[in-house]
Amino acid sequence: MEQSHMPVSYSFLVSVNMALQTCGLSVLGKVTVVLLLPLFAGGEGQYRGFRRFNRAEDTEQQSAAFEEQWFIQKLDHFNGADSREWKQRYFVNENFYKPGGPVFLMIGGEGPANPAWMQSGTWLTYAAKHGALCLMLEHRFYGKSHPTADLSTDNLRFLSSRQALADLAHFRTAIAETQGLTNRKWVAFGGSYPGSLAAWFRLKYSHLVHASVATSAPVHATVNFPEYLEVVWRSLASENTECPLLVKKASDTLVARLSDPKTYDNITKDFNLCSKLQIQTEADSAYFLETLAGNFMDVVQYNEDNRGFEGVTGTNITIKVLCGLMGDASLGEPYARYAAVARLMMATFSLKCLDASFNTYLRDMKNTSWEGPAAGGGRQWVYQTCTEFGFYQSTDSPNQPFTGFPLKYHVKQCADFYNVSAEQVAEAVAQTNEYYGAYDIRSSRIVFPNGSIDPWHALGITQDINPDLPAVFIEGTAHCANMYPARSEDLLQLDLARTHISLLLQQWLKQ
Ligand SMILES: *[C@@H]1O[C@H](CO)[C@@H](O)[C@H](O)[C@H]1NC(C)=O
Ligand SMILES: *[C@@H]1O[C@H](CO)[C@@H](O)[C@H](O)[C@H]1NC(C)=O
Ligand SMILES: *[C@@H]1O[C@H](CO)[C@@H](O)[C@H](O)[C@H]1NC(C)=O
Ligand SMILES: *[C@@H]1O[C@H](CO)[C@@H](O)[C@H](O)[C@H]1NC(C)=O
Ligand SMILES: CC(=O)N[C@H]1CO[C@H](CO)[C@@H](O)[C@@H]1O
Repeated sequence: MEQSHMPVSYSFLVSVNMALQTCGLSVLGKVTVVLLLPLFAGGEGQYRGFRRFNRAEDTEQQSAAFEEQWFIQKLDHFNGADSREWKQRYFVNENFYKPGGPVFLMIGGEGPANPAWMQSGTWLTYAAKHGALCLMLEHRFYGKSHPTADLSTDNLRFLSSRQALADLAHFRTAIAETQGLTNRKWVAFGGSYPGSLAAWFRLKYSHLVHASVATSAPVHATVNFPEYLEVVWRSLASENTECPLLVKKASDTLVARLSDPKTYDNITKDFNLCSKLQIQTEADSAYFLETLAGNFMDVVQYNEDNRGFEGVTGTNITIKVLCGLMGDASLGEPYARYAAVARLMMATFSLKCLDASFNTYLRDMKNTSWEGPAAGGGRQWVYQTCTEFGFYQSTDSPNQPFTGFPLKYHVKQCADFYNVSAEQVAEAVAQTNEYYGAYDIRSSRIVFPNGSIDPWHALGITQDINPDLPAVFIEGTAHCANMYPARSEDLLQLDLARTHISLLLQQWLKQ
């Protein structure tokens, strides 16, 4: 399996926002945008931890047409002696439903479930074709689905993909019973982390779900994920071979300057930092460097997709725009162009200044309140990376442009935020692969679309496992592109991929 390139992610806004979320289904993006603004503008920290997974905006204003509904769910599906319950949010769209039709279930991810998906998105095109009832279930611990009183580390024990799959199973069973849908064919959809959940739902609960569309799904958990930045290099180079070299040159200059505190006033000004740069620990410099690299990571992960329908800002900042700035000699040396990219991102996301302080980030990530600055998903998602997936986008590969945020910086956050040791992270990740099978997933009727410029594709299924577990590779697209509503400017291969998936669904719904 080609693991050196990868698919998706979020970006820089990261610094600004940080969500990983699922293709916009949920939070990250939102977090990024929505949260970001308040966070940043207020000089609050950001949590970028999860930003590179998905992004969606928190566009609650779009939700009016599809009212939120609530489902009574068990807190712990794996302990029959624990009868505690909580309310899980979901949405319904019956507009396409024809009696006897299938049920399509969109799986929420590491951010608020965005009701924009109830009115747009390729899955609805499929629903119209098949007369499907459409449901979307928010993931526990994200958005408004709060199983516990707060986000203490003790309570986060109940946050895991296994509990989330059991939520889906119970939701599917109970709704089917009350609505008379037990004998209908249920199809799961998801992108990014929820793409993995869609595949795993079919794998682990094959009696409950007939088929799955697992878009941009990282099914292989890994503590270190240096391939992510290798894909960023290749994706920038596909625009212009000089571009990643210029980014590397700029990043190297910045790293060299960080060793001389006399340069800090200039750096503070160049990058419009909210407070004077202070580097006391390795984490301080790592966080600052990662925040700036995040601009490129996010843009690559979401390049030219159509997530704007979710209300996301900044979709016109593309690889072409960033590489255009990096190639603009009139701005000065590459370092100055790198600073110009950072300022463009701040302007795009209406940030008055860049908060690049690790201490602020640490304080925000340790806040366990549902009103806390990282409760939009950052604290929860990073917990899942520490206890299930890893996915740390480190600078440990030589074949990528950035320096200064090695694996140990990421893993140490697990101890800092949740008292989870490096050994525990490694064990948890191995167990995740043992439990789900990673690249060796064995099931049927799951399709795995992936985009060539998405850094996440490196952890996905990119070749058919067998005719019943096909991959759909989309040259030139980013994270989750096939899920967004179609547009006239979409690449032909993206159109073809959507059609291919539609034909698979048609075939599978007859089985
Ligand atoms: C700060 O920037 C100014 C103007 O570009 C430059 O003249 C000066 O040498 C820089 N200071 C340091 C310490 O690099
Ligand atoms: C992106 O769009 C915004 C809002 O329409 C606009 O103000 C900005 O100049 C655009 N940026 C670029 C780089 O095209
Ligand atoms: C957590 O965040 C909330 C909301 O911003 C704030 O009111 C509270 O003081 C914070 N808690 C701590 C311990 O910082
Ligand atoms: C952290 O974990 C260790 C062992 O896993 C435990 O002994 C210790 O008490 C924990 N510390 C806190 C602050 O919870
Ligand atoms: C980038 C990448 O790994 N793409 C793969 C996606 O899936 C197709 C199969 O349809 C592979 O051929 C690609 O290599």
